[in-house]
Amino acid sequence: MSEAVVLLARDRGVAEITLNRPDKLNAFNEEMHRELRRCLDAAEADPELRAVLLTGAGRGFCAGQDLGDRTVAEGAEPPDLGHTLETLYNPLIRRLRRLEKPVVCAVNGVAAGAGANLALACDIVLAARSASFIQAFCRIGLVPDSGGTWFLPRLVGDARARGLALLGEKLSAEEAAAWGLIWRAVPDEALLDEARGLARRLAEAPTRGLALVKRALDASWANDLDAQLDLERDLQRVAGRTEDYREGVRAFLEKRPPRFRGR
Ligand code: LHQ
Repeated sequence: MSEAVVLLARDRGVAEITLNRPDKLNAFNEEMHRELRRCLDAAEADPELRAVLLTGAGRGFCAGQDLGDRTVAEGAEPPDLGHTLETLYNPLIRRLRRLEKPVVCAVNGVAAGAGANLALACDIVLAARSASFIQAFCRIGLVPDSGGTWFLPRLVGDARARGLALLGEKLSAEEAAAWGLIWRAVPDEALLDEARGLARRLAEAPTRGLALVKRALDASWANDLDAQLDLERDLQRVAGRTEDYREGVRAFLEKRPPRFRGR
């Protein structure tokens, strides 16, 4: 039997998901979308899994859409790429943003096209120093998708977003970190250990509180200060009723480390 195109491993509260089509630099075909959905279902449903780590097998992280799957034969009707986005990529990006658990991305190699924006949709992005990010879409006549035109200007500002999206040049991991596109670039050999350490730390954190933080930060882009203050009030009300908040305060007063349960 051939190996699954997406692998799921469970380790101390972390769902480690590995894109696994290394000979295609983990480019997406429909099977990979399906398998990734299945892994995210499992991570979402299991209360013992309190953080997700996403990475790629081999020398690439993800080269975006498998272009071999979307060729246009001479004289044939062009494919409806909008349908591909509507049914496969958009639900994936929405799901990662709305997932009520933190998602760490370990970008182990090149992240191109939808693969780059998949990484940007994660909560904390670490990249190996040898990794790179390419908004490859313009090289083949397409528009950055999977949230690219939303993430890029917000993360790096309009001038750099335009440069990246219109030129399609490779951005090194270190530049990406210096520009604020990602959290940190780390030595190649340290990437997985660092990412796993971070994911484990997040898996021991107050999961519900972190989910509310994600929600507040996402909402902030569309809100003015008044609306955001109202939202913070509402979310804090919810956070203040969690068991983890109670434990956090108790542990602080008792001068001991907290034991959060994610509830
Ligand atoms: C690939 C791919 C690939 C197939 C490497 N497909 N085989 C959404 C909705 C619907 C349709 C359209 O698109 C989208 C969103 C998108 O993601 S559009 C953007 C799609 N991605 C790209 O345009 C990137 C294409 N890849 C590249 O430009 C290069 O491969 C990069 C710069 C990522 C890496 O370059 P190298 O390190 O030189 O590796 P390579 O090019 O030699 O690739 C290694 C193998 O992987 C090679 O196969 P082979 O059999 O010759 O060894 C490539 O053909 C294959 N591969 N990306 N997207």
